[in-house]
Amino acid sequence: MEFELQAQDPKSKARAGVITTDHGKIETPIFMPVGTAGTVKAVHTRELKEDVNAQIILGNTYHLYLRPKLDILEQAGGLHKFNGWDRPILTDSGGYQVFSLSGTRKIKENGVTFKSHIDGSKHLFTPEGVMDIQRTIGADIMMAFDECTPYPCDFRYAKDSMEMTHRWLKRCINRFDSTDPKYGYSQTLFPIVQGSTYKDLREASATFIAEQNREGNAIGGLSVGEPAEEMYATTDLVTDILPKDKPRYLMGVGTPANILESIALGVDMLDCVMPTRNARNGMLFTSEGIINIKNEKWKDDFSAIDPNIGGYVSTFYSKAYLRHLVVAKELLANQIASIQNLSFYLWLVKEAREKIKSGEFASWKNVMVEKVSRRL
Ligand code: PRF
Repeated sequence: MEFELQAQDPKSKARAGVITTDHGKIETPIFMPVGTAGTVKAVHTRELKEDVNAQIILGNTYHLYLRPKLDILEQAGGLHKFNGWDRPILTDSGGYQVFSLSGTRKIKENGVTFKSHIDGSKHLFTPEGVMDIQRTIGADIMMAFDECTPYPCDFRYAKDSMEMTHRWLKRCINRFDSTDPKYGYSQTLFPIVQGSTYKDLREASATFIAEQNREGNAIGGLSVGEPAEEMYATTDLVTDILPKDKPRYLMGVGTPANILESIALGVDMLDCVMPTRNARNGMLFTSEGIINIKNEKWKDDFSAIDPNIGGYVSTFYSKAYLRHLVVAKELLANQIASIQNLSFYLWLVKEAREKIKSGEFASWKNVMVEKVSRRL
């Protein structure tokens, strides 16, 4: 993997760059749609490429390991072959999903034992095991095994957890560096900064992560319930320490406003379930603001869903039609709403990238944050 920094905004820490992988290029800043179980929910691979313009998608170690399981992924020749997505894939390590999804779980130095949310069966994730699983899935970008601390979290717990995450990282790196990719293209490993909202812990973690000298770095443990101001302050502090010549990935963030503010703080990659999950609940993100499409007020609004952002779904279907589909619980509603929301997120980061390149990002961002946050 390579990263080329192309432009820096004069009035903020925002950057534009290009990541090159064996599955193609990713123009940053980028939003990565979440495809937990090997599918971005309700969106075809072809639509993801041609309508949404997604450049990279996420998969989850936890989910794919439990279902369809590794033997099937290996027989398929990896996740790219299995789901037909031939652009880059990033997999999360399971370090987060084990904590948020599985029932009983026990964290020990060796790893985490947990019960499957599907059938209650018992499993063990270790740093080494999670590297092997991501080799088998065949992600272009693999994530280190970490513990994402909850919020709030007392200092002692946050410190012990961060130190364990660092020891786990060393084990991930040893395993990663002593094994080969399975499918003939290269893979890379991103470490994850933790440390809750404690300034000294975040400084220590970011310094440790930077010292590992990997090809990219991630910031975890944020957007877990802390006030937005704390999330931004922590991100700001961490991006001051992480190397400038490598991409930075802020995990699990966020609203359109969060995305723009994080980009302003020097973040290059983001992912979140929000655009797809909220789509399935009738919440639409558009270039004019947020729409609750179930609301009566849209029942006779025959204007296009979002004429400004281009793309087939956003310009072809009307708000009134989509509202009808949602109210009637038609399956097509989920598809149209998911594509709209993802198209909007990808449009937003593309605009951000253009503004960074033309040196106008900071002032544009302030106007856009207002616009994309308002409820119509
Ligand atoms: N760690 C991992 N995945 C994550 C997170 C984390 O801290 C977060 C936090 N927002 C989302 N996804 N491995």
